[in-house]
Amino acid sequence: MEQPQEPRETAGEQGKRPLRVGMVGYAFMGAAHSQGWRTAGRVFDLPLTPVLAAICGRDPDAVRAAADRHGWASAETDWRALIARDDIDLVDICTPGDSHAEIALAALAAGKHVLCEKPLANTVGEAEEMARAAEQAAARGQLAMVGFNYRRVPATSFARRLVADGRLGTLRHVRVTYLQDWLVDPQFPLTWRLRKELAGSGSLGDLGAHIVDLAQYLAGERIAGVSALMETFVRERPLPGGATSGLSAGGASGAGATGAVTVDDAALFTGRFASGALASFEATRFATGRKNALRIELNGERGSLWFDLERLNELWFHDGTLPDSEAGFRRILVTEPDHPYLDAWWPPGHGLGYEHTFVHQARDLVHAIAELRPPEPSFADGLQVQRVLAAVEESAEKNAVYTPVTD
Ligand code: SOE
Repeated sequence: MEQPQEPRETAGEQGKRPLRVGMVGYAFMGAAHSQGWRTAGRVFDLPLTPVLAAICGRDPDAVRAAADRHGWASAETDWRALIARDDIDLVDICTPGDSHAEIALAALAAGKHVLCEKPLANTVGEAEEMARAAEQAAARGQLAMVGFNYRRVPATSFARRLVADGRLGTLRHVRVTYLQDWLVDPQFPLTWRLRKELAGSGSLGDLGAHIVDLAQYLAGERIAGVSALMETFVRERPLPGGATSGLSAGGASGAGATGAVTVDDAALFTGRFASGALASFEATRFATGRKNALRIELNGERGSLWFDLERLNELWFHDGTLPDSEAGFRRILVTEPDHPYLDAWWPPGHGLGYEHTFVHQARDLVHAIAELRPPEPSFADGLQVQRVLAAVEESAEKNAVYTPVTD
């Protein structure tokens, strides 16, 4: 492949040691992560300067176009060549789940830091191997993070602070749904997210992973066991015609050929936290009219919190310690400088968006690397989520029999 050009320095970043990023993948998550790496050093005062050194993808023309579009200094078509480069410090994995383990293990073995998109892997076995490798790499000063970006919405990060400060008291319930509708049309083609050998699972691994991680993060504790139902509503779909990414399709092949959907379209499960608190989860791509509707509510003895990703600058808080005449859910507009991340952005009232969670993700990983501190969520956190997902699948196979989450 072409010789890498000198990575492009961006204004105000001269002088700090660079953190040279090599990203594998350039579709939806590739674009979102590019935005994160491009912006983090311009908004936050970082100890290292992220540099978009190389982007990798199999299609030479497409990856070259992605490099130009997203500001990467060079393009590669073989991730092994990217990992072998000594001008790459961190490998960012934005590929379908079937390649997460192979790329992450090779990158850690090659002395790189790693950011891996969620879910960590397609199986518990792969996730266990990745978590072990990350633990060994940490002893060498290499750090690894899994990309559960919804922890990095200022409102969810602030919610975590309120729960940790005891403002809800003893937790009794977590109720969380993640609703999309991009598969409602049975003519939507068989993209990679609908094939188990590539995606590992369907709504469960894609959406369910997010809400399991977010529920555990906000609750500050792990799920001990689950009871689950899963369903595949549309079992045959047209084969794709053109290039597709996760949610977008290049249209059906038109030749009438179809293929089997081998993953779940929807997963509904209940969970019991280690403390005894109860949780309910729903992950589906068939919630007609819901586009990216992640909603979570926590109920404790002293209060409740409610968050809606479609109104992500708001957090609703019910302070149960107030007299009933004054109580009730009130809206906190999470745009104050002492709210998480917000001192670097705009004046109060000027909200952020989905893309900023990836800027915060890059910021936090850069700080962890500079301070040699294990980033959160770690690969061990990603493994634990994988174990919950595996228990969900096992329970669903037994028609919702309660299934413990095993270490
Ligand atoms: C598709 O469901 C998807 O792109 C997820 O894969 C992302 O993690 C989520 O942030 C948006 O929806």
